[in-house]
Amino acid sequence: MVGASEKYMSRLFRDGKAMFLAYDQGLEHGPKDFNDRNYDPCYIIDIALKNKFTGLIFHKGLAEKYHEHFSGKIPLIVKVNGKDNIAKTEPFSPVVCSVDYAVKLGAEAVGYTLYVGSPLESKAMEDFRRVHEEAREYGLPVIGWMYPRGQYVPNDTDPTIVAYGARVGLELGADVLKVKYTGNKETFKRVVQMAGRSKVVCAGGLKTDANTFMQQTRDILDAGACGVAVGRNVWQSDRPDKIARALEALIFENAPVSKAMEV
Ligand code: FBP
Repeated sequence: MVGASEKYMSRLFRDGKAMFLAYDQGLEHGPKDFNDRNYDPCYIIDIALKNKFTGLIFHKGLAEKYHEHFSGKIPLIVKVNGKDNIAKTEPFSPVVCSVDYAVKLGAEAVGYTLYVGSPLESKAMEDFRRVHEEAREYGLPVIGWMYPRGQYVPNDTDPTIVAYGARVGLELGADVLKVKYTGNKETFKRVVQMAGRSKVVCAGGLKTDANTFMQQTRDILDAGACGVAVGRNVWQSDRPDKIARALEALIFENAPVSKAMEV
């Protein structure tokens, strides 16, 4: 099959917009991200189900052990590569789940982090090629975490480098590109432009105050992104449902920030 199937794409996007809840941080960052509530995947699943998220991002271990709690209710996105944050080596994220196994787990899309510009990039590109072509056998959408990183990338949110990362994702066949925020709407427009027909979603980043996060989201949407793939700014909040409802208003109702914060 050439390209992702419409069946899966239409599950991941509502009216062409996406609101993904990312919960791969347990592997990527470790316990430092968690408090007494959000360490529990069931807490995250509950947030996803109560609100209008269009996909839930898990590594395979959580997918295996918790999928029964949301199966059929919200699309599962399996992150097929990952690494912990302990060894400070050159950026490279090995494949930890095959596409075949992700499909067995019920994945409706797969995610892969590509550290663009890393000295180990050629190895990653080969892994990405395999993941991409295996996903195509099932028509599964491929979401690329396009994260420039490593000794040749002094600033991973520099607009030029984020735009380059997005272009790499388009060139390599990712259907959706998850990128970091460049700091303003104007530079983010260039990122969306470089993404061509790949769709752009923005990561949330470190938890910040709700207004700042909503303004960031308004900006990326106005710049042409189709939504967010957010983690900490939702589930580290004391009021995750309020944050989720505000995101829904911005993403699906095109609300201004002031209105979104009232809902
Ligand atoms: P956040 O919204 O919490 O930033 O999550 C987005 C994300 O891409 C996660 O999917 C991933 O675990 C994490 O950020 C990776 O962050 P980094 O590699 O920049 O520390």
